[in-house]
Amino acid sequence: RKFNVAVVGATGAVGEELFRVLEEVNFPINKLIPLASARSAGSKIEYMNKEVTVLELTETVFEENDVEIAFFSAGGSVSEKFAKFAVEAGAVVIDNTSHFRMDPKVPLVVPEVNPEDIKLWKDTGIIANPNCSTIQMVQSLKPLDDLYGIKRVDVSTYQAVSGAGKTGMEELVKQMQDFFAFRLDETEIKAFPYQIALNVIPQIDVAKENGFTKEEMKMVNETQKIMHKNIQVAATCVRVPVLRSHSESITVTFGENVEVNLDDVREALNNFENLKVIDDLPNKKYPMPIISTDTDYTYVGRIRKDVYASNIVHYFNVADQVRVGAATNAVRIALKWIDMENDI
Ligand code: A2P
Ligand code: 11C
Repeated sequence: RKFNVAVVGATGAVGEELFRVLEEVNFPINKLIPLASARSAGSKIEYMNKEVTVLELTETVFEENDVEIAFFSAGGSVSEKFAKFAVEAGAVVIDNTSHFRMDPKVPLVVPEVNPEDIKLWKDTGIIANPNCSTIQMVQSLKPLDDLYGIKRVDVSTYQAVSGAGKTGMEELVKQMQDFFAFRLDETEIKAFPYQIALNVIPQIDVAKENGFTKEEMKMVNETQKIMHKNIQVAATCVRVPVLRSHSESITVTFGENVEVNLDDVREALNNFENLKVIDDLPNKKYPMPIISTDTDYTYVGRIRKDVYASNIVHYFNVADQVRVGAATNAVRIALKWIDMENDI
């Protein structure tokens, strides 16, 4: 069976990547309905070598087009306002924004980690896609939790400008051009709190009262919801001048009596779906954004035991934020939803 599929935010960084991923997996599409604001209605996107016209997102567009699966990636306020119209039209909404994630009735899913939660979609019609930095981290936490049981995670991120969408990517490129034209001091600063070219910024999203940022607290709350476990998480989220792919330096603490065996850790990570271990420091082999970009894998490396405590392991984790952290995870959710609900 084939489905009528809408993509809200069709002209954005994640929307464009969604079309690529849908094409690559040969998603069972009957009709594709790209949606964006009135600004881009009438423009064309290319899908399977055919041009498809972008329509304006309206309250009635889902019903008019008999939409059955609706991907949303046009920001939280757009999901807040329009997801209900897709649900009322009978569609399952797969939402990339943070808007519904912590709603107890809405499943928050990384298909390799908690696929069974997809079944809860019927309560609201919505399945939430986690934050990109959470997705790639929990993909590596799950096999380690199964192996030894995780108590605590300390993570620092190195997040690419793609997390801020097309405007973020364009701003880094423009600032680099301004640097080479000797006019970086008068460059435009819009997507981030400061100049991002040749800089790192230890703030992503707004400040919360507890001294962490909203992005950091997403990593805490979403990890606990996805893993169904009160793992302690402390995150420091940092924007770096990388175009695509977020990196994370992760420290995992297991129960006090655990004696970490690195061979077992590597094997557990390597055997986990969609994870790849690149871990050969003497030969300069480890994950980096230039390796993960444009791929659907989450890469881990630099795996090492703590110098002092036998129940602590450290590693580095890298994945393409636009794909693994957004578009690919959404498509994987949709494919699992089809398997579970439609038995084809
Ligand atoms: P548009 O191009 O018409 O503004 P990104 O995350 O790369 O910045 O992309 C954001 C996406 O969300 C774009 O496709 C954008 O469409 C879409 N979008 C933003 N605001 C709205 C809105 N109010 N209604 C519909 N689509 C929106
Ligand atoms: C970033 N993680 O890198 C953010 C973007 O909750 O979906 C994604 C925000 C979200 O800027």
